[in-house]
Amino acid sequence: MKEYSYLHLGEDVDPDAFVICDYRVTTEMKMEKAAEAIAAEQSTGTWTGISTLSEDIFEKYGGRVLKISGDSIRLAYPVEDFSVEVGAVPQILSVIAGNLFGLESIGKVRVEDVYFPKCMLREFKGPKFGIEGIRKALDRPGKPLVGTIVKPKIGLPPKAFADYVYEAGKGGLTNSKDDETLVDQTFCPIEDRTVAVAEALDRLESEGHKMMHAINVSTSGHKILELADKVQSWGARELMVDVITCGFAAVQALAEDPSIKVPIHVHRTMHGAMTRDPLHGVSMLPITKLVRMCGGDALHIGTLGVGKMSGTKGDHSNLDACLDDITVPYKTVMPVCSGGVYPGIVGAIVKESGMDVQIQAGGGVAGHPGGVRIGAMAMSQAVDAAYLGKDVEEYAKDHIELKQALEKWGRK
Ligand code: CAP
Ligand code: MG
Repeated sequence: MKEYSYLHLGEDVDPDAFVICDYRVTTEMKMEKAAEAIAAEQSTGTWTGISTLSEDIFEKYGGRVLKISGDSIRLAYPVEDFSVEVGAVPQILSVIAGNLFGLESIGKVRVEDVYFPKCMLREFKGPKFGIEGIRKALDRPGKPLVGTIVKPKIGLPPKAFADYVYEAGKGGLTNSKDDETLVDQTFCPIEDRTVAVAEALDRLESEGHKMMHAINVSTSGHKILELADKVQSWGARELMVDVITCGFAAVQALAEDPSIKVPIHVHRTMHGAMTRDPLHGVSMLPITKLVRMCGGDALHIGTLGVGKMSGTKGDHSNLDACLDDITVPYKTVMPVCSGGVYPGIVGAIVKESGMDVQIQAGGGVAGHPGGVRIGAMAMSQAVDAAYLGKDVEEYAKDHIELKQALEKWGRK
């Protein structure tokens, strides 16, 4: 039985002919052995030598271990291993992030990053709107967008829900959204909610304020396009989809559906099951790159190490992957910073993110002692302070709503 070596250490490959993946591997094995086990399992091999693997097949389609440095491994998969037109992201993930996690012999593996060749990137359309399109729809050319998540995340009936959105808009917010667990429960049927919210947004617009609300259309694959179509016909100005629970294919289907004419806000609930363990799973960066390829217009990337959700301060890799207009042929993605956000933290986030960001707060608006409209005003004022480069406490001296928020939650 011919044994093949997947080691090509020190070699370069044509970046236009390979998908290159960086992995972090924690193992008792020799790293070369672990690297070969991953390369084999994810390309032409299995746990033992096989009589049916010819030299020709191995040379053409075998994975290549290019570099091993400490606990990092760089693998190159020939572009012919992928079936982009038909298999799309589901098949890409089965190669770069498939069985390898289950290889008992290896221990822990994390997919840290992935680089796609131009020929594959061209097969995806990317966002329809992106930052520019969203800003244009909101008539908000330069400032960070500022939003809320309607809280409680479940339980409000349509009228109260829409009143929350109206109050948030009167407080100056540019965006609001359904929470990730709200879709079409009996206490808030999606049609009634969408119609009521659309009326609230129309009323705000007639009063001179443009605002978007993302209706959550996360559902099963065979229903999501029909639901999105209906929600749009009921007046939704933005759709929301939970990419991990619905799948990248759902994001791509919504984004490439010619009848969908509104931006797609991509939530990432359940991502923590993959992204939080620094030694095992999938880092957020490949997820961010794939969401952009599939056409998400806005994507949660956490609060850059500043809020309640996990994240590393100073890690701008996801932000950069949303804004990168050099290496990928797509519109940019609006980075969404959310999770444990309140007015006193906005300045610290904007310092990390820059102005191309959508900062949103659920508890940080609904928890304001003055109620939703005042809470929204405090968030809007905090964003204004950050935009003007002013210290939030200084700015609060002339803005009572912000001052009250700082008294309740402090500042970062
Ligand atoms: C924020 C949120 C969002 C988080 C998700 C929540 O609410 O609605 O789902 O932003 O985290 O349910 O926690 P709060 P991430 O503002 O009240 O925290 O954005 O990291 O995916
Ligand atoms: Mg939520």
